[in-house]
Amino acid sequence: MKMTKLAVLALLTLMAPAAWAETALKIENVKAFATAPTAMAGGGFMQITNTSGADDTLIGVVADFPRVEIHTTEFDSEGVARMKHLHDGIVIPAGETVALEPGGLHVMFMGLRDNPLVEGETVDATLVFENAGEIPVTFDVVKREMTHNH
Ligand SMILES: [Cu+2]
Repeated sequence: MKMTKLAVLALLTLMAPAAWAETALKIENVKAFATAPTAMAGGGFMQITNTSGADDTLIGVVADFPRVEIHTTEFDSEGVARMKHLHDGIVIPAGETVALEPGGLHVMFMGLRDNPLVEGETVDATLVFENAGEIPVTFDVVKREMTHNH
């Protein structure tokens, strides 16, 4: 798991000169759900709008947790939701908005033990895009929304 973070950091270094493109992406509704004290992972959500004329890809998220991954949610033949690590990231097509939302794509903050996400607090993170480079964001930690399976 260390490799993943190192790889992302290496990419950050390589991409620093591309920061000029940051205005091409609009990042909105950046929030994360508060977690129970015993939870090992928490979800982060947002909408990303690509206002440029070229596709971009969210290839990584860096934050102060042991591991941060990009996940999607898939349902198996029995309708059970499973999260899947998207190693290639999320493509944000030119001119389109991609939503990271509960039950779908999300950022997974992992290894939370003794460091839960607390409602009212914030989580600073850096989104890493293939073309736009690094974009700093702040996740507002909010109460977990009601889900159908509680
Ligand atoms: Cu997940």
